[in-house]
Amino acid sequence: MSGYATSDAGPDPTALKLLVAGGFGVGKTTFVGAVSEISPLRTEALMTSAGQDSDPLPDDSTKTFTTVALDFGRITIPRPRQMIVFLFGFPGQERFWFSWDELSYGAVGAVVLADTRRLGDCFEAIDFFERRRLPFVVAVNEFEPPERRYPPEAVRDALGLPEHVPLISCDARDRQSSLDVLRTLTAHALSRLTAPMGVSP
Ligand SMILES: Nc1nc2c(ncn2[C@@H]2O[C@H](COP(=O)(O)OP(=O)(O)OP(=O)(O)O)[C@@H](O)[C@H]2O)c(=O)[nH]1
Ligand SMILES: [Mg+2]
Repeated sequence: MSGYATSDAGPDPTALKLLVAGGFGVGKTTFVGAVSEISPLRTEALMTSAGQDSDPLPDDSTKTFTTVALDFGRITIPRPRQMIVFLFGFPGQERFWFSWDELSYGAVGAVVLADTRRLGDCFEAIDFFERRRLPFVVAVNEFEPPERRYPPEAVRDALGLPEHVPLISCDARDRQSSLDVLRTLTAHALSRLTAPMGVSP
């Protein structure tokens, strides 16, 4: 993607497409909304009973809307060379997983958000990116109070995550925290540029 004129008529900025994936209700829409410099495009619909059996939520959840297509946001990184990041958030409910392939087209990396109360919910996303050899990082979205959080090694073990995959924690509601996740992902994806990447639709 190119062709975005800069204000000083300098060279076109580099454009990167990044993905935000993970289980149902883990905070993907919240994450994209926290970092985006434009009003994020959201495709939220009122939750119905259709996903109740396959996608249960924690008992204390107050969530009433779910993403049915995608979230879309944008961030401009001014220095050292202007870069525009397009962020695509996946829908989390199982009945929408069929769309992940199409949404991934042209992406250079992905964030897999995890919730330690339902760690198994992010396996599908991890498998998805491993199979396609797309660089990803796992970010634990800290819903739990500090005294109930797990050490990173325990989370890495439970997920069977290889050492080369960065594992970090974040608060998806917080812009700085979510930007740190994207910085880690960008560095990781660029460091793996020599490896085969990309996803076909
Ligand atoms: N306590 C806490 N709540 C959060 C955090 N991130 C998101 N939430 C809340 O968790 C709920 C789910 O967030 P969403 O962003 O809709 O989750 P999602 O992953 O986009 O959900 P689907 O698209 O339906 O799969 C919302 O009510 C958020 O306000 C967090 O870091 N801490
Ligand atoms: Mg969502």
